[in-house]
Amino acid sequence: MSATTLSYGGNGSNGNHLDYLHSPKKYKGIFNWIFSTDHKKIGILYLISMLTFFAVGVTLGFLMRLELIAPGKTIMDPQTYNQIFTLHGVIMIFLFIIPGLPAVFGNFFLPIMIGAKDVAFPRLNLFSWWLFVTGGLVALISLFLPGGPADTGWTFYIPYSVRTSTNVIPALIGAFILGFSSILTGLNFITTIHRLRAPGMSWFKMPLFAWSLYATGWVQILATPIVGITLLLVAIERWFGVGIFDPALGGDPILYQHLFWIYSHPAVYIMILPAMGVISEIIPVFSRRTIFGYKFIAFSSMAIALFGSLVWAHHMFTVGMSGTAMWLFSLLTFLVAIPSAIKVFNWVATLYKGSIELEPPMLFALSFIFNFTIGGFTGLMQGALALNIHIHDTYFIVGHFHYVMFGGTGFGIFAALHHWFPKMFGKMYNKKVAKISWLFLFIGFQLLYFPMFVMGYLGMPRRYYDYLPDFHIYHFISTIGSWILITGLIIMFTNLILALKKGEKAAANPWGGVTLEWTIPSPPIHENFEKIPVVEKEPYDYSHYEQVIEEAKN
Ligand code: HEM
Ligand SMILES: [Cu+2]
Repeated sequence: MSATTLSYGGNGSNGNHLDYLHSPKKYKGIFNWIFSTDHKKIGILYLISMLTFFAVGVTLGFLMRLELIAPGKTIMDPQTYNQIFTLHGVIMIFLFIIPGLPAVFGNFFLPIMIGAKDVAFPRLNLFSWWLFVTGGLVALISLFLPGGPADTGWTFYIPYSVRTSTNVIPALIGAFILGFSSILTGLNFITTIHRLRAPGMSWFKMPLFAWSLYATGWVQILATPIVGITLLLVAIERWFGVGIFDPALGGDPILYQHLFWIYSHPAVYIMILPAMGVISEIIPVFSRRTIFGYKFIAFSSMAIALFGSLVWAHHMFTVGMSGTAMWLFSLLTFLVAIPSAIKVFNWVATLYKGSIELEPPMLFALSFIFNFTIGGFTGLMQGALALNIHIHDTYFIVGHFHYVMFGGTGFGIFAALHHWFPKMFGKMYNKKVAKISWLFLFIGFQLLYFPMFVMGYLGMPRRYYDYLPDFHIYHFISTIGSWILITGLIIMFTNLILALKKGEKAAANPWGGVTLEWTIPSPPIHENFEKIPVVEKEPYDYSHYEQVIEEAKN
């Protein structure tokens, strides 16, 4: 019995080692951070940079919503509007939602949760962060170049993206560099999981967050190179006019769409799988129950990664594919719903008869389930061929993907932030304020995005600057929703930032979790463990629940 290494109580430190924020440093000041190869510091570097990009993205979204509060011109001209929504999409997708969970929380917690000292390639890890920042800055440079940012939409569809005089190339190159960052992170995580699990940590003792990162890693490695090359080809097309995609030169624009979506559909699983992993961590902790159907949840991550890679052309039902191709892609799309539904069923079954505590992480996790269910069902609606023709390129689509990406992954990121904040920084935030911010976020979110399903169904096209008076009421509600949502964001981040300075000292195990990260001090020491733990228990074993809770209190 390795009871010595598996303690869940106190703040966990025996005082021999300094925590990672204070351990001896090679460099001083900011260099201590940007040259650090400690996975925890890199996770925090990602957190800071990702949230900075997120703030820019939110501001752009806020401006768009303001423009759309009434028909006709409100605050900007149509060209600016097109550029703003492109930049908004590029930032939110490539700089916030895709890297969000793996790069921030995966980096910080994957090694800890599997009982390792760091990731397999710490320097590559730091390099990935450098690529991330460089890619982001390259994409943002277009703001300051004559011609302004791209106005193509985040999908860069051909032929418009070779014709427009805006700065498409920086955005493409930025996305290309970001792709490398994503691939290297995936590679690092897969290797870490294969090679660095602590003794006793068999595959089926691995926490579900680790499983989700494993599945994500494979998608990152296999799908990302395709979009990298595709975007590079568009740049080459713009520079040299080779005629790969441009129909005027004998190229095939539909080929572009296939290549783009072969990555970008699986990319939605890069976004959602880690969030599902986070939810699988939080639900058992706040239900005080072992997770229902552990293996089903683990395998469904792999199944989603696999099937999810086969459904890309459901974004192209209206381009004129053969009937056979269409029904096949529709069928496959429906198949992905099965492993997704398995997860939702298992979470709900875990909640059932659990002793539920509505702490802030749990509130975010439950709203993830709510939003993701709506997002998933509307996805199925779009997967149905006949319905797709009606709602294609309308606000229905905008509603759908915001429900999954923001309502799902975004809330997953907020859930993770509240769940692991005390562990990462050793401070506790004000829980009451956190709950108030959650309420604003949840209500604001529904008001902002739900009307989009209705107006889309009624025929409001997406990516339009102006609209008929019939749609005014929906846009109006949506814009009000955006204000409530942003208020929630401001309260939430203010609360967390204040906690860094003024928060109470956090215990090692403030929530009563039973995975490995709760056995070490808050914040963790430099190499995570004084002695590499020997793992004997299942990751969500609450059979010794009384003991865990008792210890967590001390
Ligand atoms: C897992 C998280 C998901 C994310 C992040 C996501 C994201 C997106 C995004 C960004 C778009 C719009 C793409 C564009 O700009 O043109 C989209 C469209 C679509 N999604 Fe999802 N999605 C998810 C899940 C699903 C699911 C589970 C299904 C079906 C089972 C689905 C079916 C579709 C379809 C068919 C479209 C195309 C609609 C059209 O343009 O006609 N999605 N999704
Ligand atoms: Cu898709």
